[in-house]
Amino acid sequence: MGIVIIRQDEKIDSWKDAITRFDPNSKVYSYLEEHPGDEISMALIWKHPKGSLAKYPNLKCIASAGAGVDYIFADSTAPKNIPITRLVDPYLTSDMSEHVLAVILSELKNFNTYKLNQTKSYWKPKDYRRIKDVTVGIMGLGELGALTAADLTRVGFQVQGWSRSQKSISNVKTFSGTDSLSEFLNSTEILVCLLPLTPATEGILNASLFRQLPKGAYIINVARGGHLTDADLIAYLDNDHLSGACLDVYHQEPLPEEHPFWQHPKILMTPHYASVSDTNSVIPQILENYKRLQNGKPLLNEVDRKNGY
Ligand code: NDP
Ligand code: OXD
Repeated sequence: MGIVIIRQDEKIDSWKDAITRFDPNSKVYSYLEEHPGDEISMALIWKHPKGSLAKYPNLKCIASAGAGVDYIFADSTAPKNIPITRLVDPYLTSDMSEHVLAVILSELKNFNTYKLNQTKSYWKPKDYRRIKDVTVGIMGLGELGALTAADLTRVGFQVQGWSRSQKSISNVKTFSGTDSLSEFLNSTEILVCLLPLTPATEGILNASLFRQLPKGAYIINVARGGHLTDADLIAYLDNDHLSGACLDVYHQEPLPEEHPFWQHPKILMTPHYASVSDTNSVIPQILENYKRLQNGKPLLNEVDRKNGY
């Protein structure tokens, strides 16, 4: 039994060190080093190179080192008959809620406009909005969306949310299913996307959706770039139906420098860093699953392959 870590960023060694710190006896390898492929039972991955999972004949579990798993389903060579797990973690959840709150406040109090004006030495007061007067709509009321919704109600926002199955969250108006999407959108002034990327949600942030939002609505996409139809966003910002957008995720990451989002005055960009797995917090659940795997027990946070999330 062994764990292989597969990721293409600079964090591979820090994940390996963290696992060794929590369990000095674990056999954990970076996929870049010499390692016994047939002894690997768990692959702990984040945006792995496509095809790399097929090299482990005795793999028993694919563990995502993040909350999202869309990139695993996007690899047609990934084994299809073993469990996929994802991370559910209090910091991953609360960091997202804090990020969304920061973005909303910065927009309501016009910090985005003032930063732009400052680059031109341009003095121009602009009316601000009060929290109590603003309705935030959250698409996706799972681990991240539900806490974000609850936190925003505590701050004083009017909050509503939309999900596949009906939810009940204190002080949050909830909608479910495609039939109720229009009603949800019609009264949403700030739209936060916290959906998983699946065939059902791909491209959902498009012209037809934007049209159903009130004029002046603001878009926050912290889920996946694949949710957004980029050209439709630009069209609806340019025709002034939308007042602006804050994006953390993109079709291609890093976003190529020629992409029009970079220079768009109504788009605020962050580099897919709204909420990041904290190794000290998440390694215990990964090692617990590794132990469960060895003992044939049900795994924590297993993904429903049929739903794709
Ligand atoms: P969950 O799986 O816990 O929640 C997903 C929510 O979306 C659920 O409420 C689900 O409904 C709803 N949903 C799924 N499909 C549909 C659909 N077709 N129509 C309506 N609602 C739907 O996910 P998390 O909250 O943990 O994470 C959400 C996403 O956030 C991740 O998949 C990832 O892409 C992104 N993310 C981004 C980060 C960043 O830094 N930018 C960090 C972490 C995550 P139901 O409850 O009925 O199943
Ligand atoms: C995640 C992410 O899914 O960081 O955890 O996007």
